[in-house]
Amino acid sequence: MFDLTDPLKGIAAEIDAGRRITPDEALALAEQAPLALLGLLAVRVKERKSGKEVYYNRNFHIEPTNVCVFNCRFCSYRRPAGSPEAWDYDEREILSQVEAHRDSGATEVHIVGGVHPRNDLYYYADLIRKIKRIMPQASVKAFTAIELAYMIRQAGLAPRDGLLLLKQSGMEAIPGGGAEIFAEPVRSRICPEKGTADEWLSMHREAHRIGIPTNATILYGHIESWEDRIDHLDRLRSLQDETGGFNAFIPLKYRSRNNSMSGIGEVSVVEDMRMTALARIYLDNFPHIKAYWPMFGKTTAQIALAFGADDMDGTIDDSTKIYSMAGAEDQSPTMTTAEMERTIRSAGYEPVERDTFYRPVRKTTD
Ligand code: V47
Repeated sequence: MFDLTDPLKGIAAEIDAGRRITPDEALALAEQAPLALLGLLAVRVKERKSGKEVYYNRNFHIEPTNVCVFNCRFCSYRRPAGSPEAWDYDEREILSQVEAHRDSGATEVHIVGGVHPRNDLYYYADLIRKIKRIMPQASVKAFTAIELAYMIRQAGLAPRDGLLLLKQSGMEAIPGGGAEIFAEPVRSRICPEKGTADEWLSMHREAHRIGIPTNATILYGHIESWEDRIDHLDRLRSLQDETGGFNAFIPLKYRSRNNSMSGIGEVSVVEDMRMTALARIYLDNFPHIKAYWPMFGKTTAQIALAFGADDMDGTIDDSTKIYSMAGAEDQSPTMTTAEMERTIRSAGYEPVERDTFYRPVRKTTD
């Protein structure tokens, strides 16, 4: 069907037979494989894992603050304390956002924001307890490894003890943010103040050891190379071999509006699909690959389902600003469950509403 070189034919046959590929093979695929072949191979891997199903959930985000002690060059969202565009919701305001979703059918509250200089581990543990009191039926998926490392260090605790405290307070999962690019020469240019790759990986390892599932991300499409992307995937695959604690991998495309790297521009949708497919193929031990529509836009997220993604994330209900502030298509990101299901069906897949742990949710009305 394709006019391929012998090495590419060999790699495609390996993937087709369900075997793992090496970093060099991944690089050959990334640089040389026709886009359509990447799609076919990624879908083959996806359908071995999740058949014709594509998942979504009913969720909303809480972004308690955009004040952050770090100043990542790609971030369009962070503001210094005291800036007119900074927000810093107090507990009452956050809990009223939760109250507003109490009867929405949401099964997940995703909390992520700036690394705040003042709010500490005990504040957040208490906040999670209060959120769970309002919405006991929803799972709290909260804080990037970078936020966790900061708040736990400020409290003078070991990572494991800090995570145990949050788990006891109701934190049931950890999102994948803060991973950016692990390769140090790039990481130190795009987010020099942020915790290291090892800090990110060891926080996720600790979480997995105490039974907290997590996600992982990559921020791609800026100054990194394919070698850097594959190195990133390789470190995640190794940790997953060790712990099995990751649920989903989310390729996050660098969106270029209103940040100090804006001059770089953005990569093409073709590049997005190559990245999505390669992630699906390389991360053979990750159950799910997410097409995160508030970042990709709805159309590109739908196309990503033909390149191995099997999860569209959630309904969101206009509750996240990270991507709209960076120039994403949806300035008030919201999808009804009906729209979500139509989008998945028209891509040829069977929509399944899931909870945070990928258990199917009993059907209710929209
Ligand atoms: O770590 C910030 C990224 C992440 C930009 O686990 C940017 O289910 C692109 O991790 N262009 C936070 N990306 C969001 C995140 C996430 C999102 C959805 C689902 C899950 C999950 C996790 O957002 C940051 C950073 O990599 N980010 N600015 C930007 N300009």
